Amino acid sequence: MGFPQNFLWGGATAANQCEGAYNVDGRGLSSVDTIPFGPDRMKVARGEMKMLECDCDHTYPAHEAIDMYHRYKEDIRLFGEMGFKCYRLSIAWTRILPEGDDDEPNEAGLAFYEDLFRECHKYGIEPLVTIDHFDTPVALIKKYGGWKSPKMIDAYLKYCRAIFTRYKDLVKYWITFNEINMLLHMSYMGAGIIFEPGEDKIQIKYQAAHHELLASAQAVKMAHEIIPGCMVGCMLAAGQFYPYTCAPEDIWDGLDKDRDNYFFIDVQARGAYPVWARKRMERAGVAIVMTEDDEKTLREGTVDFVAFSYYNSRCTSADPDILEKHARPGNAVFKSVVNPYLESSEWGWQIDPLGLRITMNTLYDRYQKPLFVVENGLGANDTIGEDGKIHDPYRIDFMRRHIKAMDDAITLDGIPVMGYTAWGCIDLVSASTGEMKKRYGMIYVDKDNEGRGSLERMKKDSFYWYKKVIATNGEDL
Ligand code: BGP
Repeated sequence: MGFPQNFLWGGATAANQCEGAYNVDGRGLSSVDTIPFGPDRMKVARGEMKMLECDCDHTYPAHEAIDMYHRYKEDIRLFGEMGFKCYRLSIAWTRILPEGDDDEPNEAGLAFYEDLFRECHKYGIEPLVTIDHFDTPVALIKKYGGWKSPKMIDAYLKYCRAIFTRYKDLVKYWITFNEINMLLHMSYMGAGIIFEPGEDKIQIKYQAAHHELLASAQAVKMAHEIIPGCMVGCMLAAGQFYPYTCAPEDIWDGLDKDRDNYFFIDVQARGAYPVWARKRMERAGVAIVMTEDDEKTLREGTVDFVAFSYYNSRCTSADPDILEKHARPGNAVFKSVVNPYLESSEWGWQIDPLGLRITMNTLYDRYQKPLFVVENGLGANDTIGEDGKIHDPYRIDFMRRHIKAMDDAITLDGIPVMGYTAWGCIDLVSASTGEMKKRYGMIYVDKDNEGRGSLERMKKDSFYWYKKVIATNGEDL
């Protein structure tokens, strides 16, 4: 059996992590442009430190990134050479609507992506577009406080209308929000939210989540109306929580944390708030402003497929001593403990290919919708060898084992999967650290953490390996 004939093999990027040219051709400033490199990065990303202008003492990785804005033809040619059937990218909202809700879209921005999509089709590559990948217009953050406000919904829908109308003949696959559950963990990066002292963070996060869920549901409906036959998905930062021990308290803790994650997808895939979430909010004193119309909107805007990123599983315990003693090192977004059965990457991300199969089974059992693995990969510090080439057997090993696990989920468990787009198929800026040296690519980009380098592109060993995998539709791993 193996992979279906029309399986969408490819790679994935996000505008702010690769395009650069942040103030070119009328583009407005976006939240991610104001998240600096260095020790303040996480504080700003979480919304605990305000930074709405670019201050000259900081460097901002998104400003130049890998300058794909000017080099996309070369990059897409390389994707074509690898045999990509699909390229997942995001549109920068502020290239289309520089102020976030302008009445007239910016023609230069629209033309840029039109050209890029045409370039993809030249090589038989189907674009998969993330509408909002960590990308809130700064003008709307100033005006409304980001997704704290329901006014964001109309702005987002104005942006959706502009891109659906312009690209209706070029783009068939869409995702409404990247890793929507990140709103709870990196509120500024995910939703343009900055917390003022004394504000009730939980209340604000869930109200903002409600606004994004409404926006997503209406976008699904609008896309179906404007682009008949298109498919629109939600997107989750996935990874099953394992209990640290078989103590029932640990099992419950894992289930509870998993549910927190699935909250968004439960609504987007099933069209209503799950009862446990209502109860939990009630207990936490969260009261969401919601109308009967809202419930109808959510019901009518369910997604066609469930997309997700998978980097690792997570491990948790109800015992505070274990949580502290075995805490995962680094600035982990999800509070978790080190799983003693797994090895770790240089950045402390644990490697668990079987966890992908486990996560896929849980997602399919829960939603019964086709899945799409839209991010997976290994961040590693690649170096150029004495022969002038980049040998990355560790990346090949990581991908091989994960693709095998996905194959098992398809072949042995019967799960329908639309495709696999490897994260950061070309080296780009890391979202969590802002580094260049945390590389995921099969194409190397000559640039270091200090911003030095020619930006020249080079093929790594994994480039040739992935090309063979695609050519044999996953038979030859
Ligand atoms: C996901 C994001 C991506 C990407 C990836 C890898 O959370 O959707 O934007 O960056 O993680 O994370 P990092 O770049 O922090 O290694």
